[in-house]
Amino acid sequence: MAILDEISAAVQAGKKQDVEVLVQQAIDDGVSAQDILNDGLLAAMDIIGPKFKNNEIFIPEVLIAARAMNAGTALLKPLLAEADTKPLGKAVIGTVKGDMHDIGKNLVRMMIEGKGIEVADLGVDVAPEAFVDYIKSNPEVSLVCLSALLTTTLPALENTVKTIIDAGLNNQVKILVGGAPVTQAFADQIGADGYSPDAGSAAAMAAELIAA
Ligand code: B1M
Repeated sequence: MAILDEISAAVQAGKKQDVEVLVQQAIDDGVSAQDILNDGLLAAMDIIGPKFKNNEIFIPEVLIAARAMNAGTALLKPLLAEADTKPLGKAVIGTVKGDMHDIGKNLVRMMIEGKGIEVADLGVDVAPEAFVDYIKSNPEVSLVCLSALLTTTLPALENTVKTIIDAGLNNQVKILVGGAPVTQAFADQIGADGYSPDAGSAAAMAAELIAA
């Protein structure tokens, strides 16, 4: 669909305002939020990724594209949220220490919120102790969602899970992990309660873990 290609091109070019206009236009034209997300916004990231890897583009371009992508997903947020959901519980999310990637984490947060779960977002580069402090001071929180995008931050993911368990907080919270280098086997190995490969399944898993 032409408009989805235009959205992808605008994200790749980092044209935030164009992305907002085009996404709104696609919504108004009746294109589904899922198609706009998958075939417009995320399609752009599939092109950006290899270019970044091959040094055809550099961090500033990727950052500008990421900002444009986030502006587009923000417009989709209310549409991706499921109607008629009542609050299921409270969760906290963050990208682990040393890791600045937040596009996937933001999508996961949005999809979980769409399940009617309230999500506090601690942002990126979050130290294990910050998760522990947050959980301790918010006893109603029963799910922690951890995102890691770099193979080099997998140890930080493991350390965060360990720090939460060592603080005795695994009685209060379940731990859900994900991100491109994370696997089910790794999640099992580090003692996480759940793993999901993408935002949609993360939302379903979050609801399951909160209800358990
Ligand atoms: Co970075 N980066 N990056 N980067 N970057 C990757 C991840 C990389 C694969 C690129 C590459 O080389 N091909 C590579 C990692 C290689 C590896 O470790 N194996 C890489 C690298 C090396 C780096 C730097 C080290 C580069 C450098 O400085 N030399 C550096 C590290 C900085 C740091 O974090 N300390 C770096 C920096 C950056 C930018 C800052 C420029 C920018 C981030 C901007 C931002 O996020 N605001 C950036 C970006 C944008 C990327 C790529 C191009 C896109 C990532 C993305 O947003 N994907 C990426 C290449 C790629 O993935 N194609 C790359 C779209 C997003 C929707 O997918 O995040 O995978 P993703 O999230 C998915 C799932 O993983 C899952 O659901 C999401 C939606 O379906 N998921 C979860 C994520 N979290 C989850 C949590 C869950 C469950 C599921 O439960 C809680």
